[in-house]
Amino acid sequence: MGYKSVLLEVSDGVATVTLNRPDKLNAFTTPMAGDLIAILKSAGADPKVRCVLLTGAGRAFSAGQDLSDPAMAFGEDGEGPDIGTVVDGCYNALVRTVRGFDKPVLAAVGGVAAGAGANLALACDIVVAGRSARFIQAFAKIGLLPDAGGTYMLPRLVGRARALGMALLGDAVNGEQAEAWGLIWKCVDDDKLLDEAGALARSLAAGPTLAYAAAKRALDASAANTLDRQLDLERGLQQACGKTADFREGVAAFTEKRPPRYSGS
Ligand code: T3D
Repeated sequence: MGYKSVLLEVSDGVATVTLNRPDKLNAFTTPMAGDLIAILKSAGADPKVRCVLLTGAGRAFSAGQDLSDPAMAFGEDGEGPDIGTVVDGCYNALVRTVRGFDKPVLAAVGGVAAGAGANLALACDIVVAGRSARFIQAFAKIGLLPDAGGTYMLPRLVGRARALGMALLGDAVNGEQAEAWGLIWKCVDDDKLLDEAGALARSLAAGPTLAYAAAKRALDASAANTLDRQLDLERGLQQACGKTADFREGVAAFTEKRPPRYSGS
């Protein structure tokens, strides 16, 4: 199936997914969000894909919800749109897809990541940003609160003080500041962004995929778990990892002093 507003290219085990409405800073319409969800689901089910790299075409990652989308229109009687339906169908579905993804998901953020665009990036497992990146919780500027998981992710990433500063003021946080705050993994020169993110993605695509899935699951569960429950969860997941071909290969490669060749099984 062909998609216009989201591009997909698969090579070396990496599905590169590019938000592609550069003239609108890759702002999301409802069909575009649907396309992205469909592409992510098919990448999730494709055994050739072992890592997803999400990025944006042009000078932005994404400016969030397209404010001119018909779904955002006020009725003739002046009644506001049913934003809950858009949030549910687009952003909640997207964030659930990304956070429930078994394979690593990287975001390469060049330029603006605003509103739901910022929070979609921050939902990814590893975020690499160019120096010109700007993470903007634009919601307050239009009378909304952060959605797309922002109120969940932000305090966990940067603490309440910075989360609230970002949410209430809507100021841009640039790539270097984002790295210094722990909002993202790494800030790199703009002209190296895709090379560096691509190299990371290829390395993850050649890694022990099932162990990555287990690590993601355990880390995501930790916020709601007691230490005891977390230790039990780790034991169960580690027990399963111990039975994988990749564990066997990892130990064999270590013993034979050679690089491992993980199959992702
Ligand atoms: O359903 C729901 O709505 C609830 C869910 C909400 C989730 C959200 O994401 S709410 C937040 C929505 N996003 C915003 O409020 C950001 C709006 N955009 C901006 O504030 C600015 O565009 C930026 C700070 C992101 C970038 O500024 P700048 O000066 O670099 O670029 P620009 O000139 O403003 O934008 C370039 C073009 O993109 C321009 O189009 P034009 O005039 O050249 O035809 C602009 O209108 C368009 N654009 C940018 N953001 C959006 C957009 N068009 C539609 N929707 C946008 N969000």
